[in-house]
Amino acid sequence: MKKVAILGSTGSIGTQALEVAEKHNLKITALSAYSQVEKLAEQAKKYKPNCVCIYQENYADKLKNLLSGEKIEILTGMQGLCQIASDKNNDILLNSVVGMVGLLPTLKAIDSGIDIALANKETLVAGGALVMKQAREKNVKIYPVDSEHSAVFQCLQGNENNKIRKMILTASGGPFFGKKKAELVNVTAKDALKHPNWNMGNKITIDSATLMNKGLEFIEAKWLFDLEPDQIEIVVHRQSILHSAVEFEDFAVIGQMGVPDMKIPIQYALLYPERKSCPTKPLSLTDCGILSFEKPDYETFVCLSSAIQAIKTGGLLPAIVNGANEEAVAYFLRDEIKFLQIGELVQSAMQSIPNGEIHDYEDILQADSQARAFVREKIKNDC
Ligand code: MN3
Repeated sequence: MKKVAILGSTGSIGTQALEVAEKHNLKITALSAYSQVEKLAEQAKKYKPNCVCIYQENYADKLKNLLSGEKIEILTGMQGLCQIASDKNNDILLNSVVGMVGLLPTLKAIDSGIDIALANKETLVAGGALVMKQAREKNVKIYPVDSEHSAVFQCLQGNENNKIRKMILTASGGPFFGKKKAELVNVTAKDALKHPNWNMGNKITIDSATLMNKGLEFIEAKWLFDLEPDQIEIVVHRQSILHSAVEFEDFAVIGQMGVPDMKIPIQYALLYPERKSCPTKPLSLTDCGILSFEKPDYETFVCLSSAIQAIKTGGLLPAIVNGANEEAVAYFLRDEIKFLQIGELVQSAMQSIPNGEIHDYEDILQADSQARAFVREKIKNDC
């Protein structure tokens, strides 16, 4: 029985991963949540992991109460995440926490030689150079969970020795596709969070609205598949049926299609290389109708152009962009800044914070906190 530890189990990826794990009898060894203590306790009672971790330590007592009587070790904070990530008894770690918090656990898992199903974008955006180098040294496999990168990974099966000429990274375009800056001045967090969802997935939903999400995925793609930025083309595809594609030297393009359901890429990462029935529905192309492909609007969605510029320049700049964005999105979610300010803050952080080389984790962490501090200061001074 494959042993899986899940960081970020109460989030959207985490809950869908549990559904996949249940269907295929995978053994869940560990679960973690940021602050959703009740949901975490519920999952723990159902899946009986060896340990659970609540990131926000002030919820630890509540978690202990909720799980009294269960034989489950209770961990907290970054230390807890890292303990789970380094546990050599696991076959695979699913890292689906949101934000920079995910980077250190990824590095710990690599250090322990544990393969990773990676859904945490910031891991590769901020720390790509370091993460990929260490993964190669330790011969650790990183299986992409994000649908676009999973698509490319699937297209490459059987093509390990063939050079990629170009990667076609598809983007849904987000809720504001087709709009210009003037129309976006007064959009609120509520508009951007168009799905009346749970209280989660907010960060990524805003990133989808600004297209920063695609910018982050662009950077991830560069690291995962060892590409030059010029080899990656972003194509807006509103229907989200083609999840991305690869063009080879002979101009043959191989793409991966399916219904837009994250359970397919999650399952591929967890069961690789096996393909089994997935708890979703099959794709009917005739029901899809017309599939469209368009160029993104880089002038309106400056987060996208900033992220691409950052990885072209390299060094710490992607970490600066990521940190500034995370901080700005948090302000936007509290209705404390306007939508277009997210991109403006990212751009000024890029221009103001000195770039440098990445030598170790500390460098990344420092660039990240500099970017966040810059955003906080700028908002304070501009008000
Ligand atoms: Mn994606």
